[in-house]
Amino acid sequence: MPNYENFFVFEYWQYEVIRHAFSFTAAVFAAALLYFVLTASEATKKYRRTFYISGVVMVSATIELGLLYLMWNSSFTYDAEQMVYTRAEGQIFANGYRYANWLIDVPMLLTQFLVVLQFAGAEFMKRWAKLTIAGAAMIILGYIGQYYEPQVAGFVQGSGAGFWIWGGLSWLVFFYLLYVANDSVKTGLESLSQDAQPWMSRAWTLLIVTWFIYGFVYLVPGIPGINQSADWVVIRQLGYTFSDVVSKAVFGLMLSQVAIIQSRSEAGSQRG
Ligand code: RET
Repeated sequence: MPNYENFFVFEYWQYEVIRHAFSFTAAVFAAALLYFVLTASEATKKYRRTFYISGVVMVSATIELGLLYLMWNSSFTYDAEQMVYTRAEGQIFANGYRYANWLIDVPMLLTQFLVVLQFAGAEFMKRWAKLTIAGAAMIILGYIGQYYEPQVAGFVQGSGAGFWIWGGLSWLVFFYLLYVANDSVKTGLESLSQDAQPWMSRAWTLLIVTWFIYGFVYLVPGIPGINQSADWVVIRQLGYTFSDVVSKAVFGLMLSQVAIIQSRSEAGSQRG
């Protein structure tokens, strides 16, 4: 079933805010891509991979948000008489691109996380396998669950149980992922220099906050009382926007900061 966004009539401002959120996010990622490319040389070779991974994340996210922008534009038409946006006949807006993008970016971000935490060899592979498999499973389960949005929101007949079952499984896997990531932070943090540690801790806090937001915005169509309101579609899309910018670009900036500080302190200790 189509995402629940398709079942609303949007006031002019609601539609525009969402449209602008998409173009803003795509622009942020394109700009951040340039920044990561230009600043990669500030870190030593050992840490440069984090900039390259951020670059890959930025490219995939710029494409994703660009596609969402185009799809949002074509899925609704302006009714000048009523001054509202209604769905264009035969057109559908889908959040599916987000999930497809996460399937690339979540493993990338988790890899980046382990690289900066200085894991290598067998220890890296062990943690990487757990995090990547959990990350991919979390997204695929959520992807299946979101097809039940119209039922759970009460826009079409049928059981919305799938929304809760697949979404619930995804939440469980998410908690497992956080457990493994938390253990990796605890172990890896000690190997970083005193100056780099606070940046790593900030990156970890940002990850927790923004990843939880993704989980919460998934739930919006299932919450009675708010799930029939177009305002909540705006809030949901702004929630995605905030989490996208922070979890990809700002998170990447924090890790590049760790990489630069760490490069300098290692160069210093070699000299001394
Ligand atoms: C889903 C389904 C419902 C339960 C949970 C979810 C979590 C999604 C997350 C997505 C993170 C995406 C990132 C993208 C960056 O590019 C799948 C919505 C917990 C955590 C970090």
